[in-house]
Amino acid sequence: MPDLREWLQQVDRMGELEKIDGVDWDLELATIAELANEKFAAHERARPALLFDKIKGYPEGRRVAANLVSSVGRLSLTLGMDPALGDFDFIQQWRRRAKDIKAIDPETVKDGSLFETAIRGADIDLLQFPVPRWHELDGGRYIGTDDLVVTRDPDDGWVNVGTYRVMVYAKDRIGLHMSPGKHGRVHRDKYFAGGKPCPVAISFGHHPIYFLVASTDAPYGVSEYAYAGGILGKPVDLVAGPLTGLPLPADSELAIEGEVIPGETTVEGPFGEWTGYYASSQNEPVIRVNAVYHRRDPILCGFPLLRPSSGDNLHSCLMRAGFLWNALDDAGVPDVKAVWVHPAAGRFMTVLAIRQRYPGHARQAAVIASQCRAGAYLGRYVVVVDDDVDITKSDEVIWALGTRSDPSRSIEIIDRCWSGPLDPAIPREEKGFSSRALIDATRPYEWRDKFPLVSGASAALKEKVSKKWSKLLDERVRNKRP
Ligand SMILES: Cc1cc2nc3c(=O)[nH]c(=O)nc-3n(C[C@H](O)[C@H](O)[C@H](O)COP(=O)(O)O)c2cc1C
Ligand SMILES: [Mn+2]
Repeated sequence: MPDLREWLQQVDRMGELEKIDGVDWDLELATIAELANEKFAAHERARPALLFDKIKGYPEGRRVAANLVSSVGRLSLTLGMDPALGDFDFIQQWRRRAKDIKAIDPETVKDGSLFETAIRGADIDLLQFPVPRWHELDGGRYIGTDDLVVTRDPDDGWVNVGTYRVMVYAKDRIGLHMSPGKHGRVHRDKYFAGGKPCPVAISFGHHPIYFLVASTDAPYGVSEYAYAGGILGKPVDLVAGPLTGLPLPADSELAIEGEVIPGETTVEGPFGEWTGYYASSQNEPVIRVNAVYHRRDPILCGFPLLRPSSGDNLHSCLMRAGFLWNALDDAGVPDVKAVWVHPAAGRFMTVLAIRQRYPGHARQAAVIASQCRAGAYLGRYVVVVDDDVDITKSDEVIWALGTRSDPSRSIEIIDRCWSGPLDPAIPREEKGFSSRALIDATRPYEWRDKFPLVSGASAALKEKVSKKWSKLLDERVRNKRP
């Protein structure tokens, strides 16, 4: 399997890598990452991955890579798929592949490039690496945004890998935010319930396949490392952390081992979150860092965490749409024709297109999409439309919503669902639960055949007329002023 450096070379050959020298780690790096996403829409191939070097105050070679999987081409490359796929084709192919993923246990190798440098005890200083400050109101510098937090279940020993943000408190003290229900949080709480510290290993730079599996929805009890192996069709190579025994990618760029201490807490955050707000900041247990390992000239991976409409969340929207679609299939919901996690709202809005087969079909689909593993956490709206609507176009969805739903008949509310500290619409003291609205914007099943017909020229008529009048229409387009 290629390492991060080879992956970056591949991206460079695709023309999608921008190398930038001389930025400041303090906001400037992050703002370039934000502007790069703003200037190029999520679907444009020109949207680059970024590799920063010669960062202010740091020696050459200590690099930061960001925006790694913010294009469908790079996402496909990482998952071993065709980089030329469009968004919707990506979802279709991904969901078919995701169905057949059989976890392949990782291989543990004796040594890895991660151990080229090992630092213990008083020499540890995480700010020897160019840790960015990402957002103006952040409570500190965040070394972990595109990271792998590795924990082991103290009862049955399975290893979880999750992407959870990590703030630097001091040179050997860091803070970790894991929302309730997240697998790493369940592990930590089990250690704490027994009055024990929770051993943890964290990688901060690695091939993006690891980030994709750690930040999406592998089931509880399944190690994301085995899941990554399943996607790649071969085991990933890991090394065991000498202090904790916890596995890390053998070619990780930079990693730590440490322990989360029960009872020792510090304020974590605020931090600009994927919702587009600073919503969660609270006391979190402190991690004592006992060892740091890195390759020569390590590359720290970063994810800028911008509001969803930036398209920053492209990978999670496209992958989640595939997972949701499969969950609907597994639950026996027939004739789902498309699933779209709306990039402007991220997890907060899922749209389904179905061909209605029986009364209640639309509600069934909506309830399952809102509560299955891929859709349950921090959801808000599920909208179901008929399959004549192109749900990848928000204008079409809004048209269907506006014209085929009637609020008192079409909207179902479910209370007390899985939310969390990041929910910006829930007051601090009430965080934990939130409600869901299931919106059925299909033609009502019982009189769907009498529903007013859709107007506008048919595709065949448009084709016929535009052929005959192509000269006129093309000239207008050519003469269009910018
Ligand atoms: C860039 C990025 C940052 C994230 N940060 C956090 C975080 O700080 N805390 C958290 O609980 N989840 C965070 N998540 C979401 C989790 O990574 C995601 O829910 C994942 O499935 C968690 O792993 P788990 O299912 O093994 O718990 C983040 C996701 C991304 C893409
Ligand atoms: Mn997990």
